[in-house]
Amino acid sequence: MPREPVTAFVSLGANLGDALETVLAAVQDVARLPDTELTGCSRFYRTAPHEASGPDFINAVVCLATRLTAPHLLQALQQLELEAGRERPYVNAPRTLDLDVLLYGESCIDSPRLTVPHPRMWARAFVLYPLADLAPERVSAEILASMANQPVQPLALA
Ligand code: PH2
Ligand code: MG
Ligand code: MG
Repeated sequence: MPREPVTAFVSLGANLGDALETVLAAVQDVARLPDTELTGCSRFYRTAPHEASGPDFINAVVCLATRLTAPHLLQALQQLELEAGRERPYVNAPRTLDLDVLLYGESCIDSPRLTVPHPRMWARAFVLYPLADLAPERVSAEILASMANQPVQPLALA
């Protein structure tokens, strides 16, 4: 277990069932993970499926201070996906809940189960817009502008 908490960013996405309800509940569930504190949550976005099929997604990003190792964080997130009814019939299939580790401190991880930074995050508006809400210094205005062809719409939640 890391001695000091590590700052990790995790993306949340859903496009099956009541996606908004699922993502809202998932934020609470992630906040309750052991040895982990939720330190930030982005706006929620309605986003068109990107290289995927099915209904629009709800997407968000959370920031954590966690003492879980990266593999343990991944395992805990995958357990929450399972509890939300996640099935994996094919790549990028519609899903009740997807929780991805985007960044884990400054770590670069390339293992069979986990690649960090997330290998496709810099090409995905549905990740970068919410990440920019939390950590604008990590996402340049230029890269956001280059994603104008990927529609994302922030939700006004009461
Ligand atoms: N996730 C994917 C593939 N495509 N598109 C949107 N809009 N949102 C997602 O969360 C998403 C996607 C693979 O994880
Ligand atoms: Mg994903
Ligand atoms: Mg995933």
